This record gives sequence, C-alpha cells and structure tokens, in this order.
Amino acid sequence: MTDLLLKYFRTKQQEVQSEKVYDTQCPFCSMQCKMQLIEQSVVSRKTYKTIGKDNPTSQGRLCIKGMNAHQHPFHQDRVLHPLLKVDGEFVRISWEEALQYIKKQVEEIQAVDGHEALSIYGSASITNEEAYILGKFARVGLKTPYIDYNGRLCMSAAATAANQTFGLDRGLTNSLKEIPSTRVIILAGTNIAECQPTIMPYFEKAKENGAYIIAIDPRETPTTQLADLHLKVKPGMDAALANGFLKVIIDENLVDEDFVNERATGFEEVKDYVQSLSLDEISDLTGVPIEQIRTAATKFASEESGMLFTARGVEQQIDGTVAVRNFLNFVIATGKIGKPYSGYGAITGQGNGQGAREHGQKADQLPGYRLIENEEHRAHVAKVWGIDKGELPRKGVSAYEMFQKINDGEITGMFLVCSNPVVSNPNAIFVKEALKKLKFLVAVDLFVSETAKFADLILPASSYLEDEGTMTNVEGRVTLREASRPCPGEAKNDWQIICEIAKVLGKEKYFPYQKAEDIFNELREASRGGIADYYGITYDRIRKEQGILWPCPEVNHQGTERLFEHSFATPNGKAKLIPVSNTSAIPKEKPCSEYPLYLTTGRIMSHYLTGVQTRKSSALAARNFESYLEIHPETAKKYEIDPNSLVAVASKRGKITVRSKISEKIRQDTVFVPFHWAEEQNVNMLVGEDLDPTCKMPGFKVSTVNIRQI
Ligand SMILES: Nc1nc2c(c(=O)[nH]1)N[C@H]1C(S)=C(S)[C@@H](COP(=O)(O)OP(=O)(O)OC[C@H]3O[C@@H](n4cnc5c(=O)[nH]c(N)nc54)[C@H](O)[C@@H]3O)O[C@H]1N2
Ligand SMILES: Nc1nc2c(c(=O)[nH]1)N[C@H]1C(S)=C(S)[C@@H](COP(=O)(O)OP(=O)(O)OC[C@H]3O[C@@H](n4cnc5c(=O)[nH]c(N)nc54)[C@H](O)[C@@H]3O)O[C@H]1N2
Ligand code: SF4
Ligand SMILES: [Mo]
Repeated sequence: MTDLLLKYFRTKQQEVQSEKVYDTQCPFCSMQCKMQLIEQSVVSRKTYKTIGKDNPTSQGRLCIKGMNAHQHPFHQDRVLHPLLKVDGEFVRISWEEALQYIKKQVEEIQAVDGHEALSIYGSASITNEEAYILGKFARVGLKTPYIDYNGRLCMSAAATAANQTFGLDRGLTNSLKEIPSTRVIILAGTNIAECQPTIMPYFEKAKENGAYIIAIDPRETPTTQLADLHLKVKPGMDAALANGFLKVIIDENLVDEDFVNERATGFEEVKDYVQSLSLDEISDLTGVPIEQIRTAATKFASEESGMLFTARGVEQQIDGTVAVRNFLNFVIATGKIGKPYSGYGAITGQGNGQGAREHGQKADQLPGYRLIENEEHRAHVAKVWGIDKGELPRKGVSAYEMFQKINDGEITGMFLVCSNPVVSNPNAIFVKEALKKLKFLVAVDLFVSETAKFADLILPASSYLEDEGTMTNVEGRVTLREASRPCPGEAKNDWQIICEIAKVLGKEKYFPYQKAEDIFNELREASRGGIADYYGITYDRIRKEQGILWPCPEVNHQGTERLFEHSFATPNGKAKLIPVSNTSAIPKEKPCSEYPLYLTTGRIMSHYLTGVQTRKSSALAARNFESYLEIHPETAKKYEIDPNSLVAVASKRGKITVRSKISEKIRQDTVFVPFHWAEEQNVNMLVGEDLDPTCKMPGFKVSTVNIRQI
C-alpha cells in the first residue's frame, strides 16, 4: 500500500472516530462504584471500556467486575423482545400480546384461586424506585400479601438483629471514612477482599495506622491475609465464639460498665448466662484455641476505639439472627458504638441491598422501613397510596416459603423480577419442582436464566446502563445512577414494565409515573417520618452532594453519617441485649458417618451471585469457567481425591460434580464450593431447607456432605 493510501485511511479513521463518555454505576456489589462507560466509534464499529470515577465511597476505584461490567449488557444472548412459551419453545411476541396474556392469566387465577394465589419475587439489584413500586403493585395492583425478594437470602439476619438490638437497621452505623482511624477491627464471616474489593483500602489504611485486625472465617482468604489474628472457626459456631468473647471480658473486668448502664438493657441476663459457660467448652465447640479467643476479646475491649463487621458467614445460618445479636452484645458490652471510630457494620451484599430492604418488597414491610402489621404505619402508607388502610393486605411469607406455598398449590402465579431462585435458593431441586407446578410464571430478566427457562412468559428488562434510579450503597448513602444508553430492542425498565402491567389490570391511576424521579418523589412521602426516612433527599441534592446518608428527614438536613451517638432507635432509647445460647434452637447438621464433612458456600472475586451476568462476560468467565471444591490436603488424602480431578459432592438432598482444588487454607473438617454455577454445579442442590425461625434466612453456610472422586 502506498504512503498516500495509508494517509488517506488514517485521516478517514480520525474523521469518523468519536468518543462518548457516560456516567454510570457498577451493577454488582454494594460499593456501587461510580464509573464511566466510554464508547468509541471507529469506522463502523463501536467499542466500549469502563473506568472508575471519583466519589466519596469508592474514591474512583473499580474491581475486575466493574471494569468488565459492560460486557454482559452487550452480549448477544440479551432478551430483546417478550418471549412466550408455546409447546415448550419460546417465541417472540409483541408487548401488546404479552400484556394481554398477563391480563388474561391474572384474571383467571384471581377468579379461580383468589387474589392470594398470585405472588411477586423481587430483588435487591433493582433501584429503590423499582423496589418501591413492586411492593405497591403487590398490595394495590394485585391485592396479594405474597411478595418477598432475594434479599431475604442475604441481609435478613443482620437486619433483624439490628432492628431488635438498636431499633434500626442501616448496614453500617458509621460512614466508611471512619475506618482508617479505628484501633481494632473484627471481620466476622466477611470476605471483603473478594466481595467488596474497593473497600479494602479503608482497612489497609487502618492497618498502616496501627489498627489490630482480627478475622473469623473457616478459610484463609485474601481478607484474612490482612489480619493479625485469624480465628479459623468451625462453620456455624459464631454464636458460641461471641459467648467466648463475652466470657473473657466479663472475667477480666473489661466490660465498659458506664456505657452498658447508660445505654443498654439486658446485660445482667447476658452476664448470668455467659458465666455459666466454660471457655474449654466454647473452644471445643468452635475449634478456636482459648488463647486466640482471649487475645481477640481483650484486644477489642481494651482499645480506645473498635469496629466489628459481619457478613454472610455469620448471617446465613439457621441461627443467623442470634449469632449477629451476640456479636452486637459484645460491641455494646465493650462500648464500641455511637462514638468516633467505633461501630458495627453488616456489610451489604447487592448493589441496592440496603435500599431494597427499606421500601416495602419484604413480606412484612411497607416503605420507609414501616411494618405492614402496624396500624399507624398502614394508615400513613395507605394515605400516600390513596387507598383505605383496610384494603392493604397483611404480611406474607419469606422467599423460600413462597416456594413451599407453590408446592402446596396455594400460590399458582408468580411475577419474578431480577432473580434466579432455581440457583440461589436452598434445596434447589425442590424449588425447581415447585416452580413447574405454577400455572403462570413471568420472568423479567436480561437473559433466559436457569429460572426463566421455566417461565411461561419472559419480559425483556433493561440493564444498569439503560435504567435510571437511586441505589442505596453499603454506607447507607443514597446515590443516583443515571441512564447511559437507550434500552436495546424492545427492552424496558423494570418500573415501566410494572406500570404497564398495572395499566392493563385497570390500576393505572395508582401508577401514573412518567419517569423514575416521579416514583422517588412519592417514595419520599411514603418514607417520611418512618425509620428509613428519605424525605429530605431529592435527585437534585444527590447530584450536587454526591449522595446522602439516610435518615434525612428534611430537605435542609445534611443526612446522617454516624448513628446512635446519643440514643438508640428503640422505644426507650437503649440498646437491647439478650443472652444467646451456644447452639441454635434448630440443630444444625453435624458431620456423621454418611456425611462426614461440613460444606460451606460463598463467593469468588470474578463471579457474581448465580453467575447469569458474569458467566456472560468473556473477561470474567475466562478467569473461572467452572466451579470447584476447596479441600485441605489431609482431607483429600483421606478421601483419595487427586488435585484438579472431578469430584462428586453429595448431601442427603442431592449431588453435584465439581473440580478439586487442594489447599491448606481451609479447615480439615470443611470443604467450600462457590455458588456461581448452575445445573450439575448448582451447590444449592445440597443445601437444606431449615430456616432461621425469626428472619427465615436459610442455612447456606452449613450443610454436611460426602465426597468421592469420579
Ligand atoms: N465477587 C463477588 N462479590 C460479591 C458477590 C458475589 O457474588 N461475587 N455478592 C454480593 C452479595 S449479594 C453479597 S451478600 C456479599 C457477600 O459477601 P460475603 O459475606 O463476604 O461473602 P461469602 O463468600 O458468602 O462469605 C464470606 C465468608 O464467610 C466464610 N464463612 C463460611 N462459613 C462461615 C461460618 O460459619 N462462620 C464464619 N465466621 N465465616 C464463615 C466463608 O469462608 C467466606 O470467606 O458479596 C457481594 N459481593
Ligand atoms: N449456596 C448459597 N446460595 C446463596 C448464597 C450463598 O452465599 N450461598 N447467597 C445468597 C445471596 S446473599 C443472594 S443476594 C442471592 C442472590 O440470588 P439471585 O437473586 O438469584 O441472583 P442473581 O444472579 O443476581 O440473579 C439476578 C437475575 O436478574 C437478572 N438481572 C440483572 N439485572 C437486572 C435488572 O436490572 N432487571 C431485571 N429484571 N433483571 C436483571 C440477571 O440476569 C439474573 O438472572 O443468592 C443467595 N444464595
Ligand atoms: S463489583 Fe463492587 S467493588 Fe467491584 S466495581 Fe462493582 S461495585 Fe465496585
Ligand atoms: Mo447477597
């Protein structure tokens, strides 16, 4: 090619090359990192990349999931049109046909099975506006009590514990910027390094500043590597471990008596119970040496400031509520809350894990963290919604219990929005069989997920790039994600879809919104005066102030960075302690001759939840393309498992096949399998159906299994 020709092409390329930058927010975890999508048009092709953008929470950082987040929305498997199942195959239909089909099915079910036969299964990955109208649609549009969401499997234990102890549940009691100045940190059952990677610098700074870090996890992880002390607890034994901590500080006179007397009730009962226990017994139960229990407890109690964090390791247990409460007993007994650099945090999981549990898609809740069984709360919300409070249904049941009701024939129709329960619920084989019994299942999703496959109708949803709305991040900071792109094909925003369904059902007067902000403004009113009060927050303020931490009751209120400085949110203003037994009310599975090993489950850095999105991302899928079994070398030897070999892992409920990954990082009595894969690698086929009696959290973190090399 001549120089002249080359020059011609170069100029031509420069001519058509353009770059557009869109502000957005990561669709994945609770950090809600702000980022920018950069679209470059080169000749006839568009390319995309994602970079971080400065903000008070993630400070411009991104992890590998954020950097590759744009890959799944552009994937060729995106659902772009409504799909109706005809003779077992999905066929494209128009929106008009889809809506008429829904109308017919809903009316038929309501006539034959009653209003309570319809249900909604929502999500904490949708915006506050969407969570809010999903709750309203269930109660006003469908008149059913049956709505719950995937956050039940996620934050419910910590939320219940915080509500009971403090009278208020906001994941972190302090903003993240206090972490670097604290003196001692306990990380209990949280793997922040892989699950909220951009939070790590706050903890690394704390360490540089001399903080002592204690991790509690049955496995060594990139998070426990940061710790000065790692308590390799036996799965499911956190409540007992916290009793050990309490016992040590009571025996060694390290209780903050002034704080306890002034700010709490119930300590004497805790003290009486704990004094009846022995550290030997606790050490036996937990598998943690007495010396380590003592060091952890005395360090935390004797320093000037301290922060304790829990996540799903402690919470996803059938005693999750009380396990968290016992750590809260310890935080209060040591006076480490309500003051600078001291506090508690349940590290939120999903992008809107915080906001989606505040505005009414939980079975027992109304917006603003109001309760559906409280007459005053009902009256407030009914007024905002323009209905009589007697018309509001009562409380429904939890996520997993809805599948039990489906199985029993009580629920015959379901709207599923932004979740994949066939992979994420415990006892997955049962869930799948139950779903097949539904007369009518609509799945609103980006893809034909493992659950959407069972749907009668799939509706194409918008991705984070196409949907505007607020997301409340890990700090309790209400952030605004702007839409960057138009919806592809005939996809629509989740809130639009709900409004259109409401309209064909003749309920349009309750759903008159033109844009997400209209919904937010109603949400502000509905939450006004409630616990999670968003009234003072507006889109304009969020844009100007880079997010606002709730509660924010007035438009001139600056938001709340640190909670409980003067009092707790309980009726008497005091934190409420309760004694927690070493062992749960419902016995957890114990290793036996047939199922000799503990199985615990969780996450890895490169994949997200059931993997529907990240398995569609070439860059992320390339890092980990299949599931695995983490197993100690001694255990592998005992069960004759070779490295990188296929292993059948079975519990009394089912069997999966995964590849062995031999590692000294895990306890010898425990194996670990991540839950990001489906079908024959769906680890939830092994997990049991017992639920925490209070919050209905499944016991994802403890099952018992046997293993066999294939
Ligand atoms: N990469 C990635 N990041 C994510 C997600 C993801 O899927 N992938 N999901 C997001 C969501 S929704 C959530 S909820 C969060 C979850 O965040 P985390 O709760 O931090 O994640 P997990 O891996 O489920 O569990 C944390 C740790 O608990 C440990 N553990 C297991 N059993 C026990 C036990 O009995 N006691 C104690 N103390 N520890 C135990 C596990 O070994 C694991 O290291 O992450 C969010 N971020
Ligand atoms: N064994 C085990 N099981 C667990 C856990 C565990 O630690 N161990 N953790 C539990 C936890 S903490 C959680 S949070 C749950 C999560 O469980 P799920 O809610 O089932 O998880 P996702 O994979 O996020 O499912 C989201 C679905 O919505 C689609 N989607 C994404 N964005 C949108 C959107 O904007 N609109 C719509 N309509 N659809 C969208 C995705 O394609 C995907 O199919 O899993 C729980 N299950
Ligand atoms: S996955 Fe979480 S930490 Fe990673 S970029 Fe997204 S929001 Fe940030
Ligand atoms: Mo979660």
